[in-house]
Amino acid sequence: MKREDESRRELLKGAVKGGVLAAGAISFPGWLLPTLAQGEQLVPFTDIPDSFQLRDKQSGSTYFQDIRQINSFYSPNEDFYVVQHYGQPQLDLSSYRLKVTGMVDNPMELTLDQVKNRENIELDAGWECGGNRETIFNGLVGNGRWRGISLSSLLEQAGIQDGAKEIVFFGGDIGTEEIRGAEVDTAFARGLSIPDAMRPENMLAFEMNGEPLPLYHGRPLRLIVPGWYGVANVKWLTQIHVQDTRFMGRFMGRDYVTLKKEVVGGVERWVENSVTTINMKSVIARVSHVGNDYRIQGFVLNDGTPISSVEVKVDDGPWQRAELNPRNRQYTWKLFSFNWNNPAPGEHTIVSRVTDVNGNVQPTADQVPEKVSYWENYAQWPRTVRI
Ligand SMILES: Nc1nc2c(c(=O)[nH]1)N[C@H]1C(S)=C(S)[C@@H](COP(=O)(O)O)O[C@H]1N2
Ligand SMILES: [Mo]
Repeated sequence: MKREDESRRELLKGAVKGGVLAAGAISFPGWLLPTLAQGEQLVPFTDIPDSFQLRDKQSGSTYFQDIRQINSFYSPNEDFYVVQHYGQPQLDLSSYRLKVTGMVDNPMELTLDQVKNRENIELDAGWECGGNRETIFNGLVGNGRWRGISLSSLLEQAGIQDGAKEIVFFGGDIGTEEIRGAEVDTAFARGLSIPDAMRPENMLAFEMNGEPLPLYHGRPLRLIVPGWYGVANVKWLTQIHVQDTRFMGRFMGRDYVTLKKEVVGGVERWVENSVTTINMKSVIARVSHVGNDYRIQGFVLNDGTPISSVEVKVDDGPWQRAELNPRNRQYTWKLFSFNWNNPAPGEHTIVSRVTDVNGNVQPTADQVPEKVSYWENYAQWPRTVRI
C-alpha cells in the first residue's frame, strides 16, 4: 500500500519538525490527517524538560516515538517505536523457515514464499509496550497497516491435537539468561492459550505500511495479537509450538509481570499477572494553535472494545467532549482532537479521559489499583502547557 499520507507527509515533514508550516504550502482538511494546518504552531509542554531529545533509530536499541510529532494516522516505519530484549537478529531470508511443531497432526516447515503465498489479510493496528509510561512521555507507541496471513487458518491446517493447551511463539533472537545460578541461552518467546491464539484477527505479518517488515520490527515475520500489549507481538518469528503445559519463559512468568493489589473472591491479595490485553488509556500528545484557536490532540489505545467518548478537562473546568478521528478502527490507536478557544495566558493543566461503551472510565492515578511494577500504566495523565 502506498499511503495517501505518504507524499503529504514528506512534504510536511521538515516544516512540522520545525514546528511551523511554511506559508504558501498546500493546506489539507485538518481533521482527516493530524498534520499541522497553515500557520499552525506547536505549543511546548512545560512537563517535558528542554533537555528531552530523541535519537534516531539505532541498531539494537530502544526507540521512542516523539508523540508531539505524530503527523499521520499510520506511524511511518522510521517513527514506530522499537523495543527488544536480545538484540535484532538478521535472519537469512533464503534459508528462513517457519516451523509449526508439537501437538499437531501436520507439522509444517514453510519458506518465506510459502508463507506469503497463503491467503493474505490486512489489518490496521496500533499498540504500546506494556512498559510505556509517563516518565518516558508515553513514546513506546505506534500505529500501522499490516499485511500477512491468518494465524488461525495456519493452526487449523496444522491440526491442533486433543489435549493441547498452549501455543508458544519463538523468536530467532537468543539471549543468555542467568536463571538460578545457571547460564542458559534462551530465545524470546511468548505463549497464548488456544482460544486466545485462535482469535480470527491474529496475524503473522510480513509487511508494515506497504514495505517488507523492517529488520527492527521483526524481519521477515512477526506475530500480531491485536488489542494486546506489544510484548505479545513476537518478532523474528521462527517457530510455533503446540504443547499441553503452560509456557513459563521469562516474558510470561518473570518479566512483563504486573504486581498489584486486587480483591480475589472477597479477599484482598497481591496478584501477579502476565501483561496481556491493553488497558484502556488516553494520552494528550500535543497542543497546537493558529492565533487564539488552540487544539489539543492525542490518542487512545485499548483492547478493541468500542469507545463511547474521549473528554478533555482544562484546569478545574468541566469535562468536554473531544472529536474522534473518523479513520480510527477497532484495533488502531484512536486519535482525538479538542478545540480550545481563547485560553487565558499562563500555565494550564490539561487532562483527557476515555470511556468505553460498557461505561468503563479511564481512572485517575488515585483510582488505579495499588501497583508496584511500572507495567500497565494507564491512568489519566495530566499535562502542563504555558499559553
Ligand atoms: N523476538 C522478539 N519479539 C519481541 C520482543 C523481543 O525482545 N524479541 N520484544 C517485544 C516487546 S516487549 C515489544 S513492546 C514489541 C515491540 O515491537 P516493535 O519494536 O515492532 O515496536 O515487540 C515484542 N516482540
Ligand atoms: Mo515491551
